[in-house]
Amino acid sequence: MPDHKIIFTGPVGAGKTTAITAISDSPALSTDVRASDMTREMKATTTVAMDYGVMVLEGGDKVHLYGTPGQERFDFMWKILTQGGLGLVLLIDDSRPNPRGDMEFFLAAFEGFIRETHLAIGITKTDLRPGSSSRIDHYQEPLQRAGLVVPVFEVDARKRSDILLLLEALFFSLDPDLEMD
Ligand SMILES: Nc1nc2c(ncn2[C@@H]2O[C@H](COP(=O)(O)OP(=O)(O)O)[C@@H](O)[C@H]2O)c(=O)[nH]1
Ligand SMILES: [Mg+2]
Repeated sequence: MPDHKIIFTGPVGAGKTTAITAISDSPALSTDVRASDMTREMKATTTVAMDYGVMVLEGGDKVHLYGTPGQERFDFMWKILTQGGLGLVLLIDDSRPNPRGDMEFFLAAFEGFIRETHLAIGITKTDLRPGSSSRIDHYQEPLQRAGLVVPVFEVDARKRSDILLLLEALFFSLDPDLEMD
């Protein structure tokens, strides 16, 4: 089987760099630099070009992991990065002001790629919200209205097992026989 390529996307701070680092079997590369614009208030570094990591599956197959830059002014990169990709992992930061709006923005931005491939959505930072009620329905509702059947999980991008679960959901829809360790 040839190498696989998976794309991670989502707004700045959603956990793309963290997730790729958590599951990469070789040291993940990231082009994070000190933010020089409005994202400086949000975090000290931001990804201007992309993240890259690689996972090796049991049979030796490789899964190349690419993270898109989160800022809109780099959206020309998104098209380049998705070429040849098997699927998209969309990370949404639940602690942002309008995370459902963020989700809709990225669904629209990657509409063509999603239509041709597969999608899994991870909702991050739900631990920062007071109370313990599940946020899944809040995100599933607009998806269902749009007629999209998409796996949605609450994940912590820092937890390898959470990100593996998300990838498994994505891969399962691609190839139900695939095994990940
Ligand atoms: N509390 C909390 N922090 C998280 C979670 N996921 C990611 N983070 C943190 O959020 C920050 C931004 O993550 P980063 O990977 O740089 O986001 P990116 O801009 O999408 O690449 C980092 O400090 C992560 O450790 C989560 O589920 N809960
Ligand atoms: Mg990043």
